Amino acid sequence: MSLLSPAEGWYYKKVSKDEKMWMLIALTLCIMLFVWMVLWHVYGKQNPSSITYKTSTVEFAQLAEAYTKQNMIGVDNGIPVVRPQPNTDVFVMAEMWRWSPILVLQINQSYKMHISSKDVVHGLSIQPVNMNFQVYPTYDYLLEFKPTEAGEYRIICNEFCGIGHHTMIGKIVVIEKEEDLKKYGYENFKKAPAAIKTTTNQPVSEADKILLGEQVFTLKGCGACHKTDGTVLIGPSWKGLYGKQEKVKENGETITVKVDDDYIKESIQNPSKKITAGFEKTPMPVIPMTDEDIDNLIAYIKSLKN
Ligand code: HEC
Ligand SMILES: [Cu+2]
Repeated sequence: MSLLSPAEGWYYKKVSKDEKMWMLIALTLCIMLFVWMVLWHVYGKQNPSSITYKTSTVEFAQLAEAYTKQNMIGVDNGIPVVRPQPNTDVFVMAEMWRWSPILVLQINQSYKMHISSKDVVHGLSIQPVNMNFQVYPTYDYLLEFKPTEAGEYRIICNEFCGIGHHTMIGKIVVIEKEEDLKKYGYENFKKAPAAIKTTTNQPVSEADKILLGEQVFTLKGCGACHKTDGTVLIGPSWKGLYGKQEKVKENGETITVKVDDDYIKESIQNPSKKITAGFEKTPMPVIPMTDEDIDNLIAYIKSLKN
């Protein structure tokens, strides 16, 4: 009846009792939730701290690496293992494609975990408790928490970050007593190879160089792409690499080179110059390293004979 105007005040009708009741219920719920939200912030036991610090990818990587080097007690599957003191700052770095280090924590103790990314955005998802945080490069996110249940927790990356994304699985181990370390094969973990030197100016023995080289491998995350047991991951395996005739592509041409100190050095400092045949798809990233690191790495690679 659009031609006729509706009667004046047609819309005005007393609200029925039922309707009033529903509105009241809804309003009460809204207010309750709102109050709850505020109270939860105060009384919730493990709220995210929402504290962030500005950092840079390089700065955080250096910080995390130095922290890991100083505190590591061993290596699990190529990833350093750290057992932090309660109430101290702990640094965990996400990078393509690993979480480093693995943490061994004591139940019912508090920790201050700093997390950041060395490269792209990753997602820190702690399973099976289902805590999720985004990990941004250049942001140092502080997560203060107290594990209340012993066991093994996995850190899964829940932000697609490239070809190795699915292999990006980290670990947090929460123990109640020393014996629990056995479950994870960590019972003999104590001293870091960092303790070997480097306080004196004495020349480092070849054996120590190998250990230090292995440490560089672990700390710099080469293991995310290179295995040392012959398996091919994203990059070639290092087993029997030294002295091998390697087919590489240089300027589009395939040539054969002998793997020696110079080739390894170049592969690290300028990875895109000679690309190992069969590995053209994923470029190797440039990872800043000192000459000493490279030296030790070469000793380590040399030790990985067939
Ligand atoms: C993101 C994956 C990735 C990481 C991390 C990585 N590499 Fe690589 N690496 C590759 C790929 C892919 C190749 C083969 C393509 C090429 O030569 O650039 C390669 C090749 C190499 C080679 C030449 C091997 C050969 O058989 O010719 C050396 C040496 C090497 N990497 C050293 C290192 C060192 C040392 C580190 C750690 C500081 C490291 N890589 C970290 C992916 C990676
Ligand atoms: Cu990812």
